[in-house]
Amino acid sequence: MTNKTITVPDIGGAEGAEVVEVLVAVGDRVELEQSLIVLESDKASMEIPASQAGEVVEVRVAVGDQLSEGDAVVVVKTAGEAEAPQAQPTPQTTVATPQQEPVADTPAAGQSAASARSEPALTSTVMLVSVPDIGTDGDVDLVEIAVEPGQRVEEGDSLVVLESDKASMEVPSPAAGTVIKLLVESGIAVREGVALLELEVAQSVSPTEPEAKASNASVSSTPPAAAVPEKTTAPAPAKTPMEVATSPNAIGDASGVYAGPAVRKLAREFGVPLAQVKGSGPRGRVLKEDLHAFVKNALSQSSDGATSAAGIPAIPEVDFAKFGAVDPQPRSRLDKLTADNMSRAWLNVPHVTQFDDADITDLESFRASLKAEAERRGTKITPMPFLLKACAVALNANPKLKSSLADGGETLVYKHYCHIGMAVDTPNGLVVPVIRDVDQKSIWELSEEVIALAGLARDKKLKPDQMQGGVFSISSLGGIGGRGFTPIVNAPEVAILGVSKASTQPVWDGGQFVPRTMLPLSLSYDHRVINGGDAGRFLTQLVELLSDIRRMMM
Ligand code: CAO
Repeated sequence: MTNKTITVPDIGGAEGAEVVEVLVAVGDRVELEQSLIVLESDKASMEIPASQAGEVVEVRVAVGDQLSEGDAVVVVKTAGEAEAPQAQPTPQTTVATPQQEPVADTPAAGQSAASARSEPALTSTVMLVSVPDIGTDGDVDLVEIAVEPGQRVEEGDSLVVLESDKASMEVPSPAAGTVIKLLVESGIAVREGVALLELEVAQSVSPTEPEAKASNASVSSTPPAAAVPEKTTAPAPAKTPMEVATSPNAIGDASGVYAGPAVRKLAREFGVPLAQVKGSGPRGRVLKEDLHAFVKNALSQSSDGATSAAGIPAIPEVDFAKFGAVDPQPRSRLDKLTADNMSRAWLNVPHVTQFDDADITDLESFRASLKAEAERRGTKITPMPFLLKACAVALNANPKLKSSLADGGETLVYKHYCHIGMAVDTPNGLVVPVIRDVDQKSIWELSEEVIALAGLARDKKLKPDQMQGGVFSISSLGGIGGRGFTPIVNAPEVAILGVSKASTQPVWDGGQFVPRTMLPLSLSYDHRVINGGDAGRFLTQLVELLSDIRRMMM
């Protein structure tokens, strides 16, 4: 048994390449050629393979270290195990100079070859851009095409991304120009010399120059896209969701995603669209852990029912920064919770929404008459307590509207209590405090409770039991505005009332139009439980109660 130190091999002269991932730990068994770390130079990312099989006894590097050829990576304990035939395997890493052949040149019509040679003129040259020397004689996968016909590219812009089992590499444009024609498609295997695309290059040259220029066209002097995500995304055409969905790449278009070959391979195996995975590595690089977390999250979502409508294609992530300045803000826990609840309800509950208007002219006159008394009591009275009371009366008369499904739909639970939730818009997000026993409380009591609970909600002081036990919800946007909306049922409740802004409308009284204060109402319900007749009876009664509040006492 001997200990052997594995060092950084020749990495194409790159000095100070950064360690962006360490793929092994002490105690791991590594095989010959197994990737140990991922290095990133300003030209490419590369995986450093083991030149010796054995057990890792020491890891000499950490993420962020800068390494050059000869620097120690790990120490392995060997038991006379095979070494690589070469002292140091060479990582397939850096992007080599692309080969291009001018396939046509177009001196001005009527120009003689001699004069074309002697006098510089503005010519349009079509270059054939081919797979450059990629350090291997074998095939590599063409995993991404970063351009499309008609697209203008600058010298060094990424044209395609190739991927071997050791490295991903971008083929930069040898010159500025316009892509005329793609000669390959994503997903095929290519090798050195395979023509990738035709590039039209306009330049002031003599006809002999293009060849010279072509052969001198150097590799990108800017970092490849894999090293600088901003650079990648900028020239790439904006992808519409449809384009992503129909991409020949079965798991979506991963162009612009900053990830190493091992992670890309794993993503393909999992069928994960890499563009949807948030990278936690340096400069947003997607790590294996990110991929695992993504898959774990997707699995837990489908098992808790949040995505019970499995198979719904995810909405692709968009790099909004491509279109202008952006300000990404982390969402509050409450916002994310609300989003989950909304998605769950939307996906599980077949919604129907029914609309009506209540004539609240008399209610508003009565409410106005209470203003002085409200001030004396140190409170104020809004339409909400009347809405709560009217709903309680209508719910008790139509108990199905306050029931809930149980036992996977086998049972309908009727409730003998009448606790109603009230959606409250707070700076922190949407919360729904529940007012208990609404049917047993006076308008004044309800008014005080609305104000108290809304205050607690805005101050983030609601206790969990103040948000539980509701049988029905009211979402009032009346103080804000709008003619109507379709609220989402707050499952396991089976119905919710949306209240929009009251306004004065001309109403026909049988002999003439009269101005009346009309309140738009929308009732959304779970059509598995509530049918149109149930909802119609409930809403009609609610409208009658609000139009003549004396009926609430009957
Ligand atoms: N039409 C016209 N005016 C209305 C109205 C309506 N439907 N409802 C309320 N108003 C008036 C009130 O009378 C009050 O006016 P005055 O100050 O002149 O009396 C003003 O609008 C503000 O009322 P309010 O909204 O503060 O009070 P409220 O009791 O009606 O509502 C509450 C309480 C907690 C629901 C409310 O503060 C709130 O948070 N609203 C937003 C709810 C929300 O975001 N819902 C969306 C849920 S997403 O599905």
